[in-house]
Amino acid sequence: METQFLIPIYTSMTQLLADLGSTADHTARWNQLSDEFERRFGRKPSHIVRAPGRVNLIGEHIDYALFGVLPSAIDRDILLACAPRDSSGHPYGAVTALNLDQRYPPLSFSPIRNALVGSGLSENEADIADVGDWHLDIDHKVLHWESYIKAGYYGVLKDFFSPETCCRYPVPVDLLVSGTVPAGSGLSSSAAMVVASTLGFLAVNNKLKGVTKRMVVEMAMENEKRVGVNSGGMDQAASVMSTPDSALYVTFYPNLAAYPAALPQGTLVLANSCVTSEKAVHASTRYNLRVVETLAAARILSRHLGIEVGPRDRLTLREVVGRFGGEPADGWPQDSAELRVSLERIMEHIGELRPASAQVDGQEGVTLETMIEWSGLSDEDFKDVYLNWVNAEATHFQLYRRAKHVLSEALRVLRYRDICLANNGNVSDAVLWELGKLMNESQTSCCVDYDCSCPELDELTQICRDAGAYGSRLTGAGWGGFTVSLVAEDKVSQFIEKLRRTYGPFTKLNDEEAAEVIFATKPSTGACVYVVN
Ligand code: NG1
Ligand code: MG
Repeated sequence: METQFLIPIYTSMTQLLADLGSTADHTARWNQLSDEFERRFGRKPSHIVRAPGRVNLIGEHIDYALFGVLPSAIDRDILLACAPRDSSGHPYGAVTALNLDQRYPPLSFSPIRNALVGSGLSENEADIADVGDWHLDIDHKVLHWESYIKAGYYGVLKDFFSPETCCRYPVPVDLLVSGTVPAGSGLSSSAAMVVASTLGFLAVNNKLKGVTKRMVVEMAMENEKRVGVNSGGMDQAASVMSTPDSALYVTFYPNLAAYPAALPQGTLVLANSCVTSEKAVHASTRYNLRVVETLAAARILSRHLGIEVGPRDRLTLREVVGRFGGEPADGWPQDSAELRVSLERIMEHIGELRPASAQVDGQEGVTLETMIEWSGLSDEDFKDVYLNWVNAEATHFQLYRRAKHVLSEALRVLRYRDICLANNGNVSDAVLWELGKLMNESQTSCCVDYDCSCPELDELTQICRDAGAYGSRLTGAGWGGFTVSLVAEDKVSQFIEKLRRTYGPFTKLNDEEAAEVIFATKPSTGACVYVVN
């Protein structure tokens, strides 16, 4: 196994900090976390795990349709210090978790084996009965930090402490978290937390040997779904697999793969719209509904194109494009033109997802009844395959506009990536304007066709363009949160000053507050583990 595919494990802090590829000095923060851990738990941590947040340059809401995306890790991250606790007198795997940020209350919980829930059996009796999976209560309604810690832990318990594995008894753990990724704002603090939790629980249980980046991404993807959002894998891949100075072209079909693409010398500036997107609260009418609409569009489009799909198959738009273009089972090579050609051809057919009445009265959505009829499936099959596994609600489903966004965004990603690859970071101003244009087009598509922007994001991205950005767009799920702008290196401070004067919510902030909502960022490296000596 090549070491570059394994989770990096460091024993030298100097080496670790050098590899971060960050201009900021992180030493003080790592040391402070270690000291604070010792102060609170009376001993040094055994490990400190780092998992970064991410910015998505382009490719929004297409990862769950299995199209490639172009995110990169940022130098803001979650640090998680942890150590096993003496197991005498504690239940297996009991957790005490503290956060340096006082908004996140202390936690303590123990996982229990599924068969013990409500059974009255003791751990010992359960051992004899050789019971299976683990149980951790995860609240889907509110996204507490607790949910993310538990989601990461659950995956470790499931994969490493099942009756089939040699080891059945996770150690009790103390952990302390410190984060600099703004929460709930499209920079994936959630994925960073799940990745950090997954790695922390693996580390204290001595399970890191041979663990690959891909394994952690796949575990974190599955784990984050437990929190109730049916997300794709972009955030987890970016947090684990990124390399400094590059965007990461992440593909999900036919398998998860990631390829660095050198970024041009422009600077990425992140600015928060200051609108909080309540992701869990709105999941059924926003994120999860988009997942259903794009899957239903894929089914109907394939029927129209004469592509055979089994009644129980939930084909994604990426797979439809592949089958339409005659893709081999092991996928097209990542640099071939075939995906682009097939995407362009299939775009000519998406009008089929629009009701005839749309030409007359502008109503582009279809009712559930129409959608089922168009799918050619029985009522029961359709509901089973597309609706019963996810919480999504709508009176009209926007198949045409959602498919239009997804397919055109997938093409924009390919163009953006090709420009990065062709120039290997070295580009003229004209090329930066070209990249900016793709970002602007992505913003328009998110706003007009995907309905995942909001008036504040539209306003802020326009202000960013007026302040000199080559391009500007929302990043992450949208409906609030951060924007990303591509700005000439020598214009960054002037750009930030202009934003502070122009965007309403920024005007009253002092310097320290402003630095939390507008900042330049550098593509950083993915997650790693430090073994404390
Ligand atoms: P956010 O909400 O920014 O973490 C979400 C999804 C991604 C992707 C983007 C939209 C999660 C964990 N992540 O990101 O997979 O679909 O929206 O491109 O839900
Ligand atoms: Mg998130």
